[in-house]
Amino acid sequence: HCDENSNLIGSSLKIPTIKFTKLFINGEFVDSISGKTFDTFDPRTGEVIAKVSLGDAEDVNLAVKAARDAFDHGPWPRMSGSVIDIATASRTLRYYAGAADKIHGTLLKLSKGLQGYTLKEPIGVVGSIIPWNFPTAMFFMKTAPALAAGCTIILKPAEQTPLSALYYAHLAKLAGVPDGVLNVVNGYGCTTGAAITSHMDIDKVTFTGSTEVGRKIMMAAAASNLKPVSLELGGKSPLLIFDDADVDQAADIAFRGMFFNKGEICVASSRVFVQEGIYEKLEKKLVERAKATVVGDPFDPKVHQGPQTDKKQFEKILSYIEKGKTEGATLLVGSNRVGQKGYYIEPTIFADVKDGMTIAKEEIFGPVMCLMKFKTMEEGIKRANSTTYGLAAGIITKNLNVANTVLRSIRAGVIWINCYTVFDMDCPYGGYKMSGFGRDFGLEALDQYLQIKSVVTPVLNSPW
Ligand code: TXE
Repeated sequence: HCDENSNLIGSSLKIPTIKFTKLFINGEFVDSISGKTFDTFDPRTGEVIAKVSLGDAEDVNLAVKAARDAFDHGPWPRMSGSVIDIATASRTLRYYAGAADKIHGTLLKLSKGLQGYTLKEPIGVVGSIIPWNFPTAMFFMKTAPALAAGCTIILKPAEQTPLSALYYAHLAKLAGVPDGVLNVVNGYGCTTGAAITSHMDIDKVTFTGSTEVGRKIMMAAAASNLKPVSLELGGKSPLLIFDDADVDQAADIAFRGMFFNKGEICVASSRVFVQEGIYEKLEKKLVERAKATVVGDPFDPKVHQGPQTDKKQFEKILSYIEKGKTEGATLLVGSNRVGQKGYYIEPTIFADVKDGMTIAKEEIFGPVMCLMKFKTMEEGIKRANSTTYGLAAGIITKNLNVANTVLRSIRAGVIWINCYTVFDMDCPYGGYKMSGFGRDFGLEALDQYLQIKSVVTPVLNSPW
């Protein structure tokens, strides 16, 4: 994202120069029909970085027309899969580029006189709505498997992070992705997003974001053309640390599990359950880690934790911290804003958190950890499961029997044992319960973008 005009900061990090701010439709960067733009902000300062073209329903219509045309008449869905060579491939692109020529159905063992097989066909035009916490990873996580499956795409980035997707669209064009196959329409959720979810000519919607919006998306899909949806929503993920854990390792895993990306990650280990025998030592280590954390400008290589994404998130997090205090949790460390401008918050840890407290139940999506003490494995499992979410969970123990029992008892889509927040392209990723359904990553993600067609025919002229 950087070029020779970028400003050099610190020893090696550069502030990228912004090249693309228009919509990307049918292989071209274009102004929105209304000509309107919206501001995008620098969370380090709260100042405007750029004005970005603001798409709405009419622009979505244009993008759908391009994607529909590219799907119905263009080469993309009919290409063999093995000819795709994307020069700028990231790991995700390489993984799905490798899968593109291995999508096939199965031979069916039908009753006497019949033979059959399934074909896997691309689902069609995909609407992809993504959030702001990992704009790059999300872009590739959603587009790579859809492209590999032979689909065409309209992607709406989050309004907080509209720029990087435009740059990747530019790279896709350079790499030879045909016009209309990949379109980027920036805009707000309630207009541009809603135009996608309710569109009659979009065949599938994939979404990552809040549970509240996930619900709206499902309703819009149902009320329009019954397009299937897959939803990757929020979480309140438990990490269970047992007495036999190594204290330093456990503190390291718990700390990084919660504070990675300043807590703006859906799998954050926001509920840390610690068995009573190790509790005091662990609490001390976590507080030490929080105090040693350098909060500041993310372009400074010495900084560990940068600003929250925007004012709305910043205020939401601070209000949860206040709630934690008023509901009676013990504040161990943190809770304050850092500096006078930008959206910086100290890593914050609450102890004596009860399962019913708001901070233990609701996703905060910021650097706020809830510490809880438990006695037995059974109690730990029960309390870990006492959430409406089911995205991820972690277990730290050397006891294989404990790990096996807990991992099978917890209702969550990914379980990390003696590690946390470890992602791999080959590992399917998604939620149970109100954390959504459908899987990103892994070969399973391809299924979100495929239809199954069954083909049946008599063997010779035998009667069926
Ligand atoms: O999310 P939204 P917000 C959680 C996290 C965070 C909270 C609110 O707890 O604090 O959600 O964040 C688009 N139809 N997560 O308000 O609104 C929107 O434009 C169609 C967890 O930013 O869900 C954006 O592109 N689209 C999460 C996307 O939805 C709509 C990551 C996400 O925004 C729409 C982000 C509508 N009616 C937030 N309304 C995770 N699972 O990682 C909004 N959008």
